[in-house]
Amino acid sequence: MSYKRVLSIQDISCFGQCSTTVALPIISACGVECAILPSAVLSTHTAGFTGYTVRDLSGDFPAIFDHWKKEGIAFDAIYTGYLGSEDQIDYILDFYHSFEQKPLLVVDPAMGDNGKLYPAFDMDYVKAMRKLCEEADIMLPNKTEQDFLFGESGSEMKLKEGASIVLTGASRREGFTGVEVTGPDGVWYYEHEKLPEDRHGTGDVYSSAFVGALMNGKTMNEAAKIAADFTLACIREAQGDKEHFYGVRFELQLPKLIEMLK
Ligand code: PXL
Repeated sequence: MSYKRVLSIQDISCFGQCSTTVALPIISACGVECAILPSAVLSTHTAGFTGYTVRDLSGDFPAIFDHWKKEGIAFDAIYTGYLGSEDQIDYILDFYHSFEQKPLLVVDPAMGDNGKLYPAFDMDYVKAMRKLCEEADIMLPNKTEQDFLFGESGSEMKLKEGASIVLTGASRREGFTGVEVTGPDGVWYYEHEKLPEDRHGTGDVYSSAFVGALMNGKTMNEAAKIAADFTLACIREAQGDKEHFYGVRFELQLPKLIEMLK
């Protein structure tokens, strides 16, 4: 297996175990080089904290991309998560289009959960996110994000030929949830137990493990299952841990992830 390089583009929530602070360790644990581009720097993530600071780094994107282009830096995959602005989506698309040999584009729309958009986002952002999803090889929405992207005015969204959707939190019966992979070969479903207490940041844990597994040569369905089992183990470990309301102790489960990749 050749050594792979992923570019993760999402925020740094300095405290809170989500986005870059989970993507970097998880993808690295998978034996994959992980370059990062922080979309914004926040003191904490925006779910369950108040008064957090936000520094949007959109303005830095063009110069960073220009530098990388001059250096001829290439990636096997670009994985996007929580972004800081609509402008960033245009910058990312320009950068992606600049490659003759296109990296795999994996888009986690990371803009909402439990039926609502995160505080920073509105319908203009949803519209911009549709543009990015239309170029994606793989998108990883949760139910809320899927509804915002495909619902009402999004019904005309056209995915790239051969693109796949990995839908997380796809429950088909009480007490269980799962992952639904829809791609050129049809629909594949993996069901697992739904634990009573959910945790923030698990979408990012899932997407990062999925990208790491995919870069290890796993098929889409295998990667979807490995990421689900890993995320479930992280959530199980967090059950009843009220002090750790903001995320999961994913670090403790990394050996399990590495084992599953063997
Ligand atoms: O996990 C998604 C996420 C990432 N980054 C920030 C967030 C959230 C969800 O609320 O607030 C800053």
